[in-house]
Amino acid sequence: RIHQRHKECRDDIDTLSPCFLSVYESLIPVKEEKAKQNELLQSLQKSVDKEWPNAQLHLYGSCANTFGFSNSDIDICLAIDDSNMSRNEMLLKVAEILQSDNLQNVQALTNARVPIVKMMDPKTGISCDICINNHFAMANTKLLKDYAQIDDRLHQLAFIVKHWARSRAINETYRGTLSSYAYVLMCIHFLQLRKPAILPCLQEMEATYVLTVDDTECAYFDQVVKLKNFGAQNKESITELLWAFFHYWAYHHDYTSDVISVRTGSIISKKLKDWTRRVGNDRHLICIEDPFETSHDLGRIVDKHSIKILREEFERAADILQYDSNPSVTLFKPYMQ
Ligand code: 3AT
Ligand code: MG
Repeated sequence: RIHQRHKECRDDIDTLSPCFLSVYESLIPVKEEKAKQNELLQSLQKSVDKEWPNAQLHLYGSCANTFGFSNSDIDICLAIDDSNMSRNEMLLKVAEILQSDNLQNVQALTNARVPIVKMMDPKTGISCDICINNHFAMANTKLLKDYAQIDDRLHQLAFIVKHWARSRAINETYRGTLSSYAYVLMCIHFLQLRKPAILPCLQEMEATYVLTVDDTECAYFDQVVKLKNFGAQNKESITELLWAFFHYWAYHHDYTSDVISVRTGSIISKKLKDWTRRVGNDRHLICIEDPFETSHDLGRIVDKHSIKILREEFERAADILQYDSNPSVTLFKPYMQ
């Protein structure tokens, strides 16, 4: 394969947009699915009410941030204030309650980085993970959802990127590649940096939403209906953006010194974050700052081996968008292991 930096994309790039948009549309969940999820949420809420009448269940992650595909698992957070019990005791209690209410494959994973109870609802067939008091996740779910309402091109780009990452088996954090959440942040950041910008930087604007988690303030401008026309000056099509996104990660991103930061809407330096060397298992080979937990690098799980795979996939994708005669098919060709 020829690896080249291209300044300009192919002439026929815009003729490819209808194909990519139909891929995008095929990934959007149908309305009935949302209804099924809410039905399940309500029935779980009833189960939990018996033990904790003041506890609230909330959807978070892709089923709540609008970046979810159809048939994806759902993520639920139990918000609870019970000082008599440790988190693990609560998780075990949740597992016990759900088991007695006939949910299937109930499993408490108390040793995971984010401890959860996993289970499957036999009525709807939906699998779900329940965590406890994960307030940062609630805040970042809302942030992503709010960004999605500003310009449709974010939703389109992120769905296509997530679908590509899944097809190519590089959306697997347990194997050192990136989470869906990280890919969506990469898309938001990329659109913040287009000229003219397609997305604003909500955290640099007047804060109309504030949630304090531990000692950290999660604050940003959330009146996004007022920003509906923000990106209108920029006329780039979805395929031009896709082309530029992959070119950026294949050929232009400076992996040795740059951190992408949705919080600031700019590139910041690894030196500034002290992310220049390996500390424990965190290697910082690709750096994506979490918008609220700013000491978190979402790329910290990427290792020497998986960074190579990721960069080869970015190059493959960039080359397909540049040369392939049928890119909306070739891009998503499953990776054979
Ligand atoms: P899928 O459609 O399920 O792939 P998702 O957005 O639901 O995408 P996950 O299930 O991996 O992604 O994660 C669920 C949510 O948890 C998404 C985000 O709000 C939060 N989250 C995930 N990873 C992190 C992280 N490293 N730091 C902080 N929050 C995270
Ligand atoms: Mg999820």
